[in-house]
Amino acid sequence: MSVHRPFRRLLIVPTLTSALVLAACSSAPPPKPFPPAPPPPVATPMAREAQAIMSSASASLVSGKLTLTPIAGGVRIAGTIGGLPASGRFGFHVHETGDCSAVDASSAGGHFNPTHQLHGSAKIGAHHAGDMDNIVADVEGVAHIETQLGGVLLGGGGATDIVGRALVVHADPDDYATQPAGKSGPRVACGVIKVIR
Ligand SMILES: [Cu+2]
Repeated sequence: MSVHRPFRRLLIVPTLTSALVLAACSSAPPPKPFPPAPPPPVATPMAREAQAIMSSASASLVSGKLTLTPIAGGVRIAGTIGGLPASGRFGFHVHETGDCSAVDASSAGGHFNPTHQLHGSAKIGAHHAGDMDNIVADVEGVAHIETQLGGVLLGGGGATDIVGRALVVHADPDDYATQPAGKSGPRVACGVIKVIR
């Protein structure tokens, strides 16, 4: 009797396995291979403060420093730009590429425009996300900037994140109408928006 027991066990095991395989096959169609996963979004932390050191471009004498902080619905940009022609008005935008290395700052690319709008006034109708009001220099050629840019974020890595992009000051005022950049002339200062905390 005892001789037969091992054979019984050997027979039971394959029988159970076959039953499970058959049950799995009959209850559902064969599983389809998963589609390739989309690349994960490159999320970055939200910044509490960022800075743009504005260096001269196009052989200007314009430079300065701007501080960026998140506010409800946008980003506050404040600071001082000096070396401007006295009492002038000058185009001022966020540009899409955080690269100010070209002598004319053309490396900063066009206006930051993630929503594919026409250029315009930040206050009226359609405009680029990076469009802002002209900055105004005092009699000593210094612009004291205190502005709010709506509809953008400081950090996060999303489409409207302005970290790693560039702030640009132009030689002429932005007319808020001419495409694609408001006829604001050469780029006289450029600074990359960098998180400091
Ligand atoms: Cu610009």
